[in-house]
Amino acid sequence: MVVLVKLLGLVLLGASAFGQDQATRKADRVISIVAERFAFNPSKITVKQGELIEFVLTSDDTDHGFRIPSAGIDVAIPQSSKGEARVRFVAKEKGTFAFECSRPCGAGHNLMRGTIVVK
Ligand SMILES: [Cu+2]
Repeated sequence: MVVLVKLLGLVLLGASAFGQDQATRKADRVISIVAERFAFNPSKITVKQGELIEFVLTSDDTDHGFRIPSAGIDVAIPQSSKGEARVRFVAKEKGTFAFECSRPCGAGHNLMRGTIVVK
């Protein structure tokens, strides 16, 4: 029964290409991304449609942000040694989706971009 409710919950998340899943089930994939002036590493991430993805985001220098505009996701990445941010989502649609830094972090801030490819 619990499983059924959860499945319905995911279906009801709507038109966004990404469904947010706050549930406690284990992520299908955990992907670590390191932010630093002025890049994300890795900056191209390929996942499978339907997977529950968890990003673990850390910084090697100052405060950064992680935003996926098409998913309505925007979290702060704390500065180096001040912890991490975690974001979970379900890759519902195939396609290529941009992510970017969302905290002004210096001259190359606008270059801090990457893509998530859902296959
Ligand atoms: Cu930035």
